[in-house]
Amino acid sequence: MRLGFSTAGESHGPAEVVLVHGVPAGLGLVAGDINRDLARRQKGYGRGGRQKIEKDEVEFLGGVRHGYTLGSPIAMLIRNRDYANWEDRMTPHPPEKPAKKITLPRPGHADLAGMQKYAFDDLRNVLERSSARETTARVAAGGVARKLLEEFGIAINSAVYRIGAATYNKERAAFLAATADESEVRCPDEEATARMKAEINAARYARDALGGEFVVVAEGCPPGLGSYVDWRDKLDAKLAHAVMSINAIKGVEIGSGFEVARRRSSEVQDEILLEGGRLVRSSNRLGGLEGGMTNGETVVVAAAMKPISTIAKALRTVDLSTYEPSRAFRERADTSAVPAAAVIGEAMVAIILAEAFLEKFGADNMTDLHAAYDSYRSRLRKGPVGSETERLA
Ligand code: EPS
Repeated sequence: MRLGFSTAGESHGPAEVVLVHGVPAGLGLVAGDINRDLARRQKGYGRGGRQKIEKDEVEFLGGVRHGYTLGSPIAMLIRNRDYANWEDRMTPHPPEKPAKKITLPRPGHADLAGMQKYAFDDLRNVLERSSARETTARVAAGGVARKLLEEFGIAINSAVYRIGAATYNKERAAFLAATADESEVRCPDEEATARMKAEINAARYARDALGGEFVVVAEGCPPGLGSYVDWRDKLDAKLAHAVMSINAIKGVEIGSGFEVARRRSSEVQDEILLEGGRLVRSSNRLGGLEGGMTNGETVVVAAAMKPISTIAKALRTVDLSTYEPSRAFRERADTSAVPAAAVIGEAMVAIILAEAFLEKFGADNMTDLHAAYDSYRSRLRKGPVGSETERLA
């Protein structure tokens, strides 16, 4: 079965759940592999009170035995500690007394269209699932994909290069992404980190929220993941879909992104050069993707996140129980979650790359997967484009 995953769970319900299918047997996997990324997702200057309550940790319910995957679906559960405070409002059982309905949809959230679509008269039924809490389950799935990719020397990192008006150089952020964990806002520069934190403080003071931009980089991908032969297999399109699906993302760029539209072709393409018998590129403006395939360069995907729509400075709305003008529902929220979104971006990129990797080298166990990968490497080494492959050796 193709690699894929599904999540279930409401933000203040008992747990977040994820089922990952299509993972080969024999991949070493322990809770620590997943918990590391779950903890990274919880960090970030500008988070609200919820992260003080939660301590996300995975429980394996299926698919893993004695530290190795079995090839069967991997079921993982992350408990919501906050459920203890919400049980009366979130119990799956018919409640003893009806919960108060929320009827003041927040502009920018899924609230209004969600109520219209699913015929709800209480927007809690929408916000619980549309909440970014769900992304903890995605990060768990991404942790499995990351572990698989690491076996083949593929490393995924991320960095933040904008929070509100505070910016850092995007290319430099991508280059230094491996060190971004050291920054409270995932920006690999002390001075820019301080400016971003000041920006968050100002927004919090103004009872507002901020978006930003982040970049995800995947180093060590072999050429030829994805394909040009069918629109469904184009890897850049799959990456865009996956990253755009993260809550509050409004734009995705590959490589230099929208900048390519402003430049001449000779300033955009990455020229092919020979260096000591190896095929190398003069630059990586196209973000490691040409014709919907990886080209062996670092894969670079960036995204723009809009500000969180739950803000203390409540915006205008209409009370759906009375049809009177009103102010939007307010709930505890983050001032900025851009650093967390970058970690979620890593997870989504990992899943898409692992899916493409398994599609190319497809095997149901790690031994055969290594054999298929090694055979591809040696074919490239011998073939007409052989010199390219020294990098993969
Ligand atoms: C969120 C609202 C906040 C965030 C939440 C996403 O939750 P609460 O309403 O419980 O304060 O903290 O994010 C998470 C819980 C998380 O783990 O990322 C929202 O409305 O999207």
